[in-house]
Amino acid sequence: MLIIKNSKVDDVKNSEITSEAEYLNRRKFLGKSAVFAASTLVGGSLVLKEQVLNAQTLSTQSARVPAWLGSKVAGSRTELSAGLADATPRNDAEQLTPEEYATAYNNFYEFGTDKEDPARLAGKLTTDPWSVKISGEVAKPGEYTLEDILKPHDFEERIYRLRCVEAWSMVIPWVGFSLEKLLKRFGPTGNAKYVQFITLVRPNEMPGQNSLFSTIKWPYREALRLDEAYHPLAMLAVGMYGKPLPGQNGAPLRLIVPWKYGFKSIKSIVEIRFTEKQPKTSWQSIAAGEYGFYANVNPYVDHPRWSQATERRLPGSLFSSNRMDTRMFNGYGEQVASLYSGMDLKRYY
Ligand SMILES: Nc1nc2c(c(=O)[nH]1)N[C@H]1C(S)=C(S)[C@@H](COP(=O)(O)O)O[C@H]1N2
Ligand SMILES: [Mo]
Repeated sequence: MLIIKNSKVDDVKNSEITSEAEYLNRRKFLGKSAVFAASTLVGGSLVLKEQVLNAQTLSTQSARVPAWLGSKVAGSRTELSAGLADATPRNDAEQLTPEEYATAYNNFYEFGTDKEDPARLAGKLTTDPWSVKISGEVAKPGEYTLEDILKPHDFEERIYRLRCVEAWSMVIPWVGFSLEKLLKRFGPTGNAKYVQFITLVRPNEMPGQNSLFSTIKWPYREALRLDEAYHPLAMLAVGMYGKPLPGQNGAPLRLIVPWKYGFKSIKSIVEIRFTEKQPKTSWQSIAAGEYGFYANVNPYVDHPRWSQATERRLPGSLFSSNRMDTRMFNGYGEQVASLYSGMDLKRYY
């Protein structure tokens, strides 16, 4: 059950109304003048819908993944790969986000623009059978079954912060494996400089893709520079909290890039394409001035419409919004800063 609390926005920084979903709903706003008018009264009478989830009454729907995958996820090593231990949040302020929250408060616009839409609707998603097309600048292109993709890899649990560009964050124990190891299996050619990821299009199971109001051009697309993709922190996740990923979190296979804003961590991947030129991402197509290709978490470069200096670590309570300072590269600077040396991160946001 969701308890919806409506509170007045007293502070633009505190607002999730200036969010990614606003773009997807823009035509809806324009069509409903009352809502549109309200959304422009920043700092005044704007109403922020905040969800307080009741952990006891929520149930997690695991996606219907094959049994072999379920047991492989359950048997994953909890030990971290060498060099990853420092990336794990271990202090008291950084406890794991309760599973019931991380699986109920989601951005997955294929299922709708409200935070609770994915958990409500993603149970419909058929994830078995599943296949992933490998294409572009690569020696071994082809259509691979999920089993082909996953079989050679040992799974491990990695606890990462997830920082959404909307200025909320969580701490989630993912189960998965190194992205680099997967990509190298297919033999990227010397021309491959970028890797693009593409989400499933299946409007009969993903109602958000049917929405007349949607401004997103499906499929959802993301991409990384190949050296970013080869960084040991970048992973493909197949599970969380020791179980297969629920549909709302991107079953059966998603990307996790913990030093970048959450929108880079694309869900339910059906194609991985190696390219010479930098691919355009979905969010660049929607608003290039607000969402860049790099999207590294950066408290010193504000979003044009709100500050990125702080974040709300979810779940907050009725007594505290749990606001904390945002860290450069989401706290993973020691590991990843060298990828960007010499780059002007204000320009390459
Ligand atoms: N295909 C797809 N992937 C997506 C999204 C989406 O709408 N569609 N939303 C992104 C955004 S904005 C965030 S913050 C994270 C949220 O991941 P979570 O729901 O597992 O916390 O997923 C990202 N991956
Ligand atoms: Mo996000």
